Amino acid sequence: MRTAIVMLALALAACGKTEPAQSDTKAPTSQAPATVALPAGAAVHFVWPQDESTVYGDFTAVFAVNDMTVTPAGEQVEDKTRGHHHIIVDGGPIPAGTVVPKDDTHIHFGKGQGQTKLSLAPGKHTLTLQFADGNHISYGPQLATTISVEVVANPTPAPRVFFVAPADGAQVTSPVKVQFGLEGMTLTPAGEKVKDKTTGHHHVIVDGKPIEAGQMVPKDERNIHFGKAQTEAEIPLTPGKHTLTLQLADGLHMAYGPELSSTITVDVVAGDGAAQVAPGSDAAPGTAAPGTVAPGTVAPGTAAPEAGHEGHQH
Ligand SMILES: [Cu+2]
Repeated sequence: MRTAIVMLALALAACGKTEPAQSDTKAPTSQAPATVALPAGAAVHFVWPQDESTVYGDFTAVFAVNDMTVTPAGEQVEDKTRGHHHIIVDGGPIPAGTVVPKDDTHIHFGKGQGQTKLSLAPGKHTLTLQFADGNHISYGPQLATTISVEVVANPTPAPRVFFVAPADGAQVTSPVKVQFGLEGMTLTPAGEKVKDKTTGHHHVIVDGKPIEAGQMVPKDERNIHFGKAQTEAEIPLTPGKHTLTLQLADGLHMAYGPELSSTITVDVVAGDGAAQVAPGSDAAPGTAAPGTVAPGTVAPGTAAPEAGHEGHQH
């Protein structure tokens, strides 16, 4: 029995060796349909990572097309201004008019996706983005692009970002002292090692959401960059509940997505130093923050429902 299996394997291996020559001779180049006229600006590109980036084995690739419409496979197949993306790992573009194969190294995004998670073995790899129509027929090299990436082994445990302080749900005073934690990635100032996707810097998003992978982190009073690779900061916040989202982004400020973010809620109370002041006592000079309401009106931990009129809740 075992011998039979070995013989079969050998026979298959022998077949496999002769196959490329055969398939070359019967390649359907002669019956390729007339070349589709594509819009002049039609092009595909990887948004993230960029050519010659370094990435961990598990990474997210983000891609896009210009002057064509992304449509799920099987829909509007005759419309040659539409199609969907494919990624070919360690292979080149698919000739125009040829169906894109479907296997481990030819990945179809037939739902119209613009990003994917990839898992690659360490070493150098190429990624070719290939656009094809609703029947998976390639638009050829004009709608393809190839980048190379250097894949390094995944760290253990997996990368993560987190707030060292404050704790989720903490009652805090403004300016809120925050400390950032990072594991499995290297903290690097913005603008440095921009193609090394194992590095990055922190951002805090106030009352917002994590930023999708490959998107630029906005820069304004609610999207604070720590481009000097800071690990802590003081953030002024108005009284009430706020969310703080810590978001890691690469040296180009392009986010690593929700997976490398962490969100906490803090409850900002007025009256710095109130903890040191007995409720009802006079304000101790120097302990109260300038301009705040008299300490003692909202003792820590005893916030009465009526405190809502100060804007705590709604
Ligand atoms: Cu940034």
